[in-house]
Amino acid sequence: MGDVKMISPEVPNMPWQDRPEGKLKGAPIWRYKENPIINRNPVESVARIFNSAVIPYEGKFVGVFRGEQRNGISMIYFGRSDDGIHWNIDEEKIHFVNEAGEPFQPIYAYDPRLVKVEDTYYMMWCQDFYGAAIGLAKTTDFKTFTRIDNPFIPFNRNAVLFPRRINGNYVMLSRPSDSGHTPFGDIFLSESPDMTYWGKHRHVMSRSQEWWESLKIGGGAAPIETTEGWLLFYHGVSGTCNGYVYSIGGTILDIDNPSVVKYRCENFLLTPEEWYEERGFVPNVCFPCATIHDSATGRIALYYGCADSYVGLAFTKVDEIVDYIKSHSVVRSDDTEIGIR
Ligand code: BMA
Repeated sequence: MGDVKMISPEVPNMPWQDRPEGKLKGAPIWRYKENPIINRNPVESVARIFNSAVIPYEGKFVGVFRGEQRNGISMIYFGRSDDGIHWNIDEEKIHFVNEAGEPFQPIYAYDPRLVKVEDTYYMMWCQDFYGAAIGLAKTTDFKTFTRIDNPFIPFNRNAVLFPRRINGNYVMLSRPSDSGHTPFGDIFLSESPDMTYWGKHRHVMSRSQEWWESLKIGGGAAPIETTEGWLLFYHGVSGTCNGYVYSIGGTILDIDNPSVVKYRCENFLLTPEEWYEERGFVPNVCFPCATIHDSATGRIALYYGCADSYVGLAFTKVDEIVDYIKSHSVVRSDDTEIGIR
């Protein structure tokens, strides 16, 4: 392993496949050969699972999955896996309760992220709140999922929590949006002392002049703490004459001031190329939502939604990806400022 280290637990049983020989020379991320790992019609009530988040739990893995029901409405489903690759998804969607223990179900719920902070697992997703907004829940046992107040007013999506408090506060990335397909969008962050009251809003980074992310960007997987800063995989979108194309980008944020971008890769890290990324309900979508990573080996497994139809898995190593981002880094003035105006 090289010089860059992840500051996170060891996960020796995480899924892994070595970089394929002879192919993808110089590419910083390589796909799992048996992709997609979740195919269509995974359970009786669900037509497609994609844009989903997973996390190590009790020596194995659990996940929250965006399941498009047969009526076309997305809800979040819980699943378990021994190896992080083969998943058993519950037939029934997650039923949330409010803080009084009463049922409290969103009208729809999609694009979940799952982040552990201290002893609690937090889920954030997009849902209706008189418009597209961010929903939030917590659990400690993956049996009871307690909805807590929506952190922000509409319109907003792509919420991603940092895995630890920074300067004493919880920190969440989000991407203000509209209620439709949002032809714009930059990443912001907000802080909270208690996961209820959010403020100290900062701009983190803008869509860029690079064509693959020139329309909008949005947070992806929970940032990974490294000795170089917070490693963030995010999505970048370009608008073509045949619709949006979603690629995966990489950036490194300052460890104490994560509204400051230290390095930002001008190249995409992964873009739709395989049949399951190019062909599906919405073609040309690679949408990262989670990583599983092992600090002992530097290995990172990246989970991403494919064409709004499948879940894909890809791999990289922390030193290689950080090196790639640094050696292809272009940061602009509004990426490097503290982000207050
Ligand atoms: C975005 C989100 C994602 C989806 C993408 C492509 O606006 O809704 O869930 O993957 O569009 O359809």
